[in-house]
Amino acid sequence: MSSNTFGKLFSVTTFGESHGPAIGCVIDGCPPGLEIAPEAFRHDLERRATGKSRHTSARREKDEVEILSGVFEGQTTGTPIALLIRNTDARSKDYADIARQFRPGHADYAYWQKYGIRDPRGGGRSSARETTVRVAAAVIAKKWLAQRYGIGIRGFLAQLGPIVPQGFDWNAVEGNAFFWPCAEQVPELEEYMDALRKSGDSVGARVNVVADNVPPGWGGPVYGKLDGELAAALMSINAVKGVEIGDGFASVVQLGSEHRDGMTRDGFLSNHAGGVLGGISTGQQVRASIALKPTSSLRLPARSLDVDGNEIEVVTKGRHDPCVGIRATPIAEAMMALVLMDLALLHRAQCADVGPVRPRISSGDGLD
Ligand code: EPS
Repeated sequence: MSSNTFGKLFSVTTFGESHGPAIGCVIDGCPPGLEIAPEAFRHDLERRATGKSRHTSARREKDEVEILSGVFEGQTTGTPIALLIRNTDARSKDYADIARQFRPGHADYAYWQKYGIRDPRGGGRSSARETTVRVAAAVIAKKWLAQRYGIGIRGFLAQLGPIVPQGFDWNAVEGNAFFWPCAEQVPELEEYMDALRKSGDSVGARVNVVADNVPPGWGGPVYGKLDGELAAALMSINAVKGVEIGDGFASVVQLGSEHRDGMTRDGFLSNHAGGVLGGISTGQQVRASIALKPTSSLRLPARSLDVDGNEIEVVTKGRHDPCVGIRATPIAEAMMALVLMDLALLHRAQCADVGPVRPRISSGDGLD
């Protein structure tokens, strides 16, 4: 009940701080017999890591995953899987000056109010460093979902500050440091980020994430809705301030005749719902979008208080992300995977004897 565990049947408990000796997680409820090698984690952890381009924090972590339990001879055993990642490049002296100060817009004030004590080094537990182990846990979920159902989960950066994609190609996304779907715009993004970094400021972003081949029927009404679980999962990512499912807030100005997704023998005619109706998957592509705020660790001075209540001017030193959204795509994918994995197991537990139910409408994705 201390909010460090996510999921019911596929549950992930994470632990660790940004500048502690290690971060890690315990995954309980993973089905047995899934092949998983330590190298399996590398790809997604590298996609999420800092220090890969000048546009993210310069901290360089090895992010080597040690599997401590739950895997025997390369296969999951059904028992808890413990993963450990050692922190190897923390530079705690960067935080000495702000150890007793609050950064406006940062979690450190709220943590202080809650616990009366905090680990200020690298943001402690509130650091985006914690997302590393979510991504590691989701490698297992992604693999199981892909093998069992052919589910593919992928995301992209859908807006960086004021810049929106001028074209869309999934093949472009993994080819640049931004997860941007329009290769021609990458120089524009680089120029924007270089100027931003020079100015000492930060900016927000939007990340979209989709899951293909999710079977219909996943998600439990009314308090375990797929969209509800997704919203909670995505909102739990550091810096996320908004979550949309399907058309999300654009639905406000739509008419019902526009928003509804027509159904034909050949498939759905559109996907405004984002693959979820009544909190249950429809078999269409599951679509979510998140808004990430601009990060608060800035070298630009700001008015604030110290822990004794004195008015101060706070300045943050160190290696920070001017746009944390740039690294958020694999994290959003991870949270989507953890939700779907949990709901898959829950659906199997209750409804394995149901169906197949007719008619089954094909997703029709790509039609809208
Ligand atoms: C972070 C601040 C920086 C980032 C860190 C997230 O930490 P530090 O000051 O220790 O370099 O580098 O990100 C990671 C280390 C990571 O692996 O994501 C923050 O305040 O959230």
